[in-house]
Amino acid sequence: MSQKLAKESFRSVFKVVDKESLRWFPGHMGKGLKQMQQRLKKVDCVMEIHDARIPFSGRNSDFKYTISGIKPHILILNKVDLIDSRIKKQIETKLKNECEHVIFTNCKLSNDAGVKKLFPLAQELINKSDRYNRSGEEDFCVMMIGVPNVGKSSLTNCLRNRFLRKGNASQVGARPGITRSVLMKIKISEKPLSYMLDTPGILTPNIPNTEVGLKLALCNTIEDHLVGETTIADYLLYWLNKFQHFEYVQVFGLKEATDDILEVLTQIALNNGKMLKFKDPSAGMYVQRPNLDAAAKLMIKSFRIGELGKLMLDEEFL
Ligand SMILES: Nc1nc2c(ncn2[C@@H]2O[C@H](COP(=O)(O)OP(=O)(O)O)[C@@H](O)[C@H]2O)c(=O)[nH]1
Ligand SMILES: [Mg+2]
Repeated sequence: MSQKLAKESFRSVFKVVDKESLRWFPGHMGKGLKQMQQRLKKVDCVMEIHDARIPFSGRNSDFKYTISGIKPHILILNKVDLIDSRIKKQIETKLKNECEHVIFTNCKLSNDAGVKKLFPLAQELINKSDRYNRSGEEDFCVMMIGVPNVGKSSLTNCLRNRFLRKGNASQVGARPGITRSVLMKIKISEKPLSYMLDTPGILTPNIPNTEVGLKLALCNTIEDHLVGETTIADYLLYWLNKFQHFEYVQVFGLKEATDDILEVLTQIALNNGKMLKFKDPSAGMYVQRPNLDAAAKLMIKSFRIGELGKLMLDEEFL
C-alpha cells in the first residue's frame, strides 16, 4: 500500500477516550492576571511571545483588555527554526488583523535577524505612542509575556547578551552577587535608556478544545504527564498522516505509513532497545515486551527537535 493510497484509511478525526483527562488547566488565571495587570501599568510596550509552530492556537489574549489600544504590542513568534520559512509571510498576513507587528525569532541563533529588530521596533512604537500613564518617565520599559516554554527566558537572555556584547560591561543584570529575585529590570539600551522587566509574565494557555490542548502539549507548553505521553504521540501520528508528512516512516524505520500508534511505538521501542523485562508466572521465565511509554517519549522528542520535518501544527488555518 503506497503512502498516498493509505490516506483514505487514516483517521479523519482524533478521538480522545477519557474526556475527563482533558481538563488540563483551570479555566481562569485569577491572581496571576491581576498581578500582571499591575505590572503592565508600569511598562510602555508589551512583547507577547508564542511558539511559531502554533501561531494561531493557544495564545491567551486576556492581557489585551488591559493594554488594547493603549500600549504598543509586539507579537513574537519564536522557534522559527522549527518551521518552514516559506510560510512565514502567510502566517504574518493571517495575523495582521490581530496584531500589526509580528516578528519571527530564533533564540538558538546568535545574532538572529528577528531578535535584532525587536528593540528598534519597540522604541519606534513607544516614541509614536502617547505613553498613557508613563508620559512623565524618561526611560522606556518593556515586558515580555507568554505561555510556558515558548522561550521567554531564552529571549530575555538574548536581548541582555546583545546589549552586553556591545561593550556595556557592568549592567544591572550582569553584576555578580546580586540575586536574580532582587533584580527588577534589565537594561537593554543606553540611548534611549530602556529596560526590560526581569521576570516575564507567564500566561495560562487558552485551550478551547481538545486539539488545541494536544498541539500545546506537543509544543511542551502543557506538562506531558498531564495529558499522557501515549495520547500526545497518538495525536502526533494522527496529525502527520492527516497532513501527509510521512518523514516519520523513514525516521522510525517503518515499512509504510500507518495509523496504528501501537505499531509505531513498538517499532520505536525495538529500534532503541527500550524493553521491559518481567517474569511470566505461568511460563516460569522472564519475558520481554516493548516499553511503549519510553517509545512515546522518544516519538514526541523527535517532533520537538525537528527530526520529523519543519512542521507547523496550525496548517489548517493557512
Ligand atoms: N529550537 C528552538 N528552541 C528554543 C528557542 N527558544 C527557546 N528554545 C527552547 O525552548 C525551551 C523553553 O525555553 P525557555 O526560554 O525556558 O521558555 P520560557 O518558559 O518561556 O521561559 C528551552 O528548551 C529552550 O532551549 C528557539 O528559538 N528555537
Ligand atoms: Mg522561563
